[in-house]
Amino acid sequence: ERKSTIHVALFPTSGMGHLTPFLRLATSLVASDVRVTFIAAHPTVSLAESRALSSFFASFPQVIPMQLCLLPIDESSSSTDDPFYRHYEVICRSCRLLPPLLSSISPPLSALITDMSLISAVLPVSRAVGLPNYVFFTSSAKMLTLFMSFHKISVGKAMPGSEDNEDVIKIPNLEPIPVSWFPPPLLEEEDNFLKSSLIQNGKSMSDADGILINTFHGFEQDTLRALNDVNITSGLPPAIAIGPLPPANFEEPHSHPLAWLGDQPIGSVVYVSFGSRTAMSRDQIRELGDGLVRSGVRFVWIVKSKKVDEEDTEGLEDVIGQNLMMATSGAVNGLVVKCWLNQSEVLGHPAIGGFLSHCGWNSVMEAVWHGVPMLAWPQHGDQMINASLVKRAGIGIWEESWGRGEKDVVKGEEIADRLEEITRDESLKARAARMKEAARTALGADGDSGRGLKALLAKLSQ
Ligand code: BUP
Repeated sequence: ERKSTIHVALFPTSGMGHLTPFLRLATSLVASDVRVTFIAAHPTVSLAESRALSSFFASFPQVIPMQLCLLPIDESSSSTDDPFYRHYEVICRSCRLLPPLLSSISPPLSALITDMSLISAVLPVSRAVGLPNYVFFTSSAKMLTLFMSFHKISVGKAMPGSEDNEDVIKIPNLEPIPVSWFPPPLLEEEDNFLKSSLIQNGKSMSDADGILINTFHGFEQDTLRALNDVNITSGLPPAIAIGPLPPANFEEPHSHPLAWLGDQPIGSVVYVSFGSRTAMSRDQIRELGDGLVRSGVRFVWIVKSKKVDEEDTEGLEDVIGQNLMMATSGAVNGLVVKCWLNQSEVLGHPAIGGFLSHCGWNSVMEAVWHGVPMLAWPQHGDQMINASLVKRAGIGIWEESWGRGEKDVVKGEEIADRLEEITRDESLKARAARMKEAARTALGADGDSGRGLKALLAKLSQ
């Protein structure tokens, strides 16, 4: 059989929430005999990213590593103090260094697959060197509908042709989206770097050759249909569902919590994590700890008090407090850790029966992949929209008032009640198990996502 001559370069932005699905996509492409060049911004913002890259390149020597060396980070002129966003700003500025890198790649590329947050910076470059440019959208299809429509609407007014409503944005032919679910930077009146990047990237999407999404028809059927219905979205590139991208072998096992999990009854433990870049307030961490202990539910809790892992140097006791440390140190009911662990591996452990999550999209897809019901507690960004999908699919519960206005710090009693609910509710478990089957079917050769990837490869080989 003839070897594929397709050669694609993948280019993610900063943060594990983007790097992880890009590495999984690279793994799927390699498995389909595609030659892959992986462009990584250097340096990375977190240790987790540089470790993941090293272990990926060690496992896949056939993948060509390429570094985009970033321009100096000028903290004084940066418009944000969030390290991930500061890094993102610099990656955008450094995209002008891409043309010589892209031209040096051999054999020549068939296409570039660019992160959804970098498309407006990269598209002029790929056009200049004559390369097809696909976007990889690392969030939900529903988020994509907002992303691509936002530049046509102004908050408070609906899009032309739809009814006015202050609290809901109506995107013609698609489900309305409450304004309160929008990523917060979009709601700021003043212009800011993030808002203008979201708007610019949303606009540029229409000029891409196609949009790959880490989702599947069984989870977002209506939205995916609408996105590909030419009558609704004329002029937009095809939106191709290729997910949920399965966890890959190079993602190293971390045995510490797994040993403890091995001693727990099947389906009895709730895994608690708010992702790689959300730091909770000290007060909220303590209430959450109180809720976990009160609930009597077994748990593995990943505690994070700083956004970037390298800065997260405080001891566990300083973060969660002495009382909680005492309550959890016997490890009768729970395990509290302050380190990176292989989340997907933990979610796949038979002892896990629930996931208290911020609903980063990768976390949602990983929970679906392993059939774990969720207690959704979105914090910012696309997480509210993702939580709404978890709720709609019936695989989790979402208490929408959490983290809003006067109820900013959610009390331990309330958290305990909800934790008990997800561990008791048999219908949630049954639906999560069915969704897991649907996810695995989607990825099979005859599944929607399997066919989506095949169709993409057929197009690239032309
Ligand atoms: Br924390 C943590 N181990 O300890 P999301 C995260 N992860 O494997 P985020 C670990 O990082 P964005 C840990 O499995 C997922 O693949 C986790 O991505 C993994 O959320 C990824 O869930 C985190 O999308 O990113 O980090 O908030 O803001 O881009 O959604």
